[in-house]
Parts: sequence; C-alpha cells; structure tokens
Amino acid sequence: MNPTDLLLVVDVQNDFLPGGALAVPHGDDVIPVIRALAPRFDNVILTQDWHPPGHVSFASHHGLTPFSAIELPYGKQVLWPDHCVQGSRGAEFAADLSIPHAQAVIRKGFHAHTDSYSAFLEADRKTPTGLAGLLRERGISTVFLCGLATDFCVVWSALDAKAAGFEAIVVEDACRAIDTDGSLAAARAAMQDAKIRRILSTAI
Ligand code: VGL
Ligand code: ZN
Repeated sequence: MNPTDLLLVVDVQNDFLPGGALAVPHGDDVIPVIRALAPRFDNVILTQDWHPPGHVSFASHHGLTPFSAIELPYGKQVLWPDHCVQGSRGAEFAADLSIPHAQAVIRKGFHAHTDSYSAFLEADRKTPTGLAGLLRERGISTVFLCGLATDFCVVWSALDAKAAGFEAIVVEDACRAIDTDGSLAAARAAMQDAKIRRILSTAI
C-alpha cells in the first residue's frame, strides 16, 4: 500500500471478544478480516484500551449498573463492566490477531478520571495521546480504521483523525459494534456528517 497510508487496528482485545468482560457481538469476526488486511499495509498501529483498576468508566466504581450513563465534568459517560484492566488477560490482544509488523501500540484510557474512546484525544477533548504527532512525523496522510467497537472507539478515532487533518476511512466489514441505546445509528450519522468514507475490505 501507499507509504502515506496507515491501518489503525482499534482495541482487538480479549475483553471485547466473545466470553470477554465487555464482549462485542461477533467481535471475533473481525480477526480473519484484519489478518488478511494488515499485511497489505506498510504502516500498522494497534490501539489498546488500558484502564487502571477502579477506572471512572467502570459502573462498579459508581455502584451503578453497566450500560447506564452519568454526567462527568467532561460530559456524558456510558458506564461499562470492568474491562481491559492494565496487565490483565482481558486487556491482551486477541491471541490470533498476529500482526508482527505493527509498528506501535497506543494505549488509552489510563488516566483514572478520564476515559478515552478515541486513539487521538481523551474524553476531556483536551488531552492528546500523541498519535497525531506520531502520524505527522511519519508522513501519514490517510488512516484506515478497523476493530472494536464501531460505535465507540472506532468512530471517535475516525472523527478525531479527520479533525486532526488526516483522511479517515472506516473498513466496515473489519469492525463490529456494541450498539447500546442507539449508539450505532448515532455513529453512522456522525461519520456521514463528517464525510468519513466507509468501505469494505474487498475495495482495498
Ligand atoms: C470501548 C467501551 C469502553 C471500545 C472501550 O473499544 O469501543 N468501548 N471502552
Ligand atoms: Zn474502555
């Protein structure tokens, strides 16, 4: 592929797969698609959801039910089952993901009081992860996104990639959604508004 293209593989971690703490329906279906796609990119970066125990996005931290929502200083926060705890097996990449040539791993959500769906900017919408700078220094212009989950970490990362000046293209058949409380429809509308292209892996 073009040396200015990057494949961003979002959160393909055990906790988002069947049997995991925050299992995305059919989340494991993305693995063969991504395995076929990744070797075609010179540049691949993985993201890893990476929360400390007791993270502010965990329902258990608030004594509330998972998939409810609260207002935090930075806005609405959906509350999740405890997931992707730093160093846990659930936080590890899917064993059969196998992308040996991936060049970097961007961990996110490691600040106790702030979530980060986006690989670029935390949920306070101020704190950068450093990914935009990394991509700029490396001369990347187009970010292809795949992984989990379409309606949270993939869409937020795509919107922020676009806002940071990169072309953002979501590879739809290489993503799966959580779809809670209308989140998938909202994600699709947001991508359309932001003119983020959605393609199938067969078109690459
Ligand atoms: C994600 C919910 C909570 C994701 C991460 O990877 O989409 N969703 N943490
Ligand atoms: Zn998370």
